[in-house]
Amino acid sequence: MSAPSMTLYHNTLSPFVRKVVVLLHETGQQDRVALQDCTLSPVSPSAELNADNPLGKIPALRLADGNVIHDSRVILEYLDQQHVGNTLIPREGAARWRRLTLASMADGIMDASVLVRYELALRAPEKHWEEWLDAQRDKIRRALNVLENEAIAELTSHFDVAAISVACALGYLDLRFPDLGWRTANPQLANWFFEVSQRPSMIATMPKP
Ligand SMILES: N[C@@H](CCC(=O)N[C@@H](CS)C(=O)NCC(=O)O)C(=O)O
Repeated sequence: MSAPSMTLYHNTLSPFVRKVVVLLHETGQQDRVALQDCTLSPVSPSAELNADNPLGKIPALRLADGNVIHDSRVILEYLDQQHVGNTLIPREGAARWRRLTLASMADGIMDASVLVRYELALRAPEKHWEEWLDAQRDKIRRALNVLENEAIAELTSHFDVAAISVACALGYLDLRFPDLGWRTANPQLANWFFEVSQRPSMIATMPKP
């Protein structure tokens, strides 16, 4: 086994980072990337990360040539082009746009969830903006509803960029909002998530609070 040639700004609690590490496992590339732990929030940024990603967000991936790429979508696309097995992001055709749209929906669930988490964890309770929080939760509910009612067969068909992204979004909901009760309204999604959670790539990337 050769030394890792790339370095990933990493935190096990980030669903966006988790997508990247799941893809590394699914494509047999985990030994090519060293994980550099990075703890941050919008109000306690990392100077080192900011030098590599001016947006101050993880994941960011330093390549073998020293260049840094971000965000998670770009990193997934890059890594999916670095292995010889089946691609996890269709390269062309209608399937590409559909699978990326499902992945984008999952990313949107993560975006809304991370924003809610920041508001609740980083701002004083008397300053919480309830209307805005409700609007973010509505985005999550609507997206879950579409995944449950319109996309479950597509998710079940193969564990690619769309499925990885949705699985990581659901894992983040469980981590941060265990009382949300998303399974009640989305039983098919719940069954599917139970199944894919048994995959070695998902087990290896369980968030460790
Ligand atoms: N669109 C980005 C979102 C990444 C993101 O929001 N990461 C969070 C951690 S889960 C972060 O770095 N937050 C720090 C900040 O917003 O300053 C991606 O897909 O990589």
